[in-house]
Amino acid sequence: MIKQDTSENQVNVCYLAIGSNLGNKIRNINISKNLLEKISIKILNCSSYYLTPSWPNPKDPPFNNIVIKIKTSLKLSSLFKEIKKIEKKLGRINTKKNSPRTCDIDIIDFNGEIMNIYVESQKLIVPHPRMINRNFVLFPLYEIEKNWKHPLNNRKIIDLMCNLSPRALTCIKLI
Ligand code: PH2
Ligand code: MG
Ligand code: MG
Repeated sequence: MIKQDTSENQVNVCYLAIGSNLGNKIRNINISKNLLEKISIKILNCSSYYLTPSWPNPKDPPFNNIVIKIKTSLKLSSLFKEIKKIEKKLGRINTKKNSPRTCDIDIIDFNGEIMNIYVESQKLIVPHPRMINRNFVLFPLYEIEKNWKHPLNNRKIIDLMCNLSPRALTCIKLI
């Protein structure tokens, strides 16, 4: 069932994917983690750093990517707004789609819920609709949550990874 935004003050467990392909990438990711911890977010688990070719244009600088598991009392729309503020603080300028960025934080899964909402006229869908095709989300998520299942169809993360292209399976590197 598609849910409306949850109420504030319940505890939500969610997974965020953080990526950077501009400037000091590891530093950018670490700063964004620190900024997340300054608002009502507790980081429960954090993957290793992965190095991945930029998608869809491998000629752009490669990304460093991680996935974190968090606990927060923020509802989905509030979490999204806070994340946008952190991306701005890290100097992210919204230029062309998929252009290099200092920091990108995507909500991958929010409480295992299926939601489709508008926040400040931006469409926000959870689970993240493109995560199933992204090695840079699936690998780090698998590292920290082997039993994770896709909320829409209950598919196990290992099965989603098996569906990646041979290239996507081999081009991702642990840092
Ligand atoms: N994020 C994008 C576009 N392309 N490619 C990689 N490897 N990693 C990312 O995090 C990424 C991307 C848009 O946010
Ligand atoms: Mg992204
Ligand atoms: Mg994003």
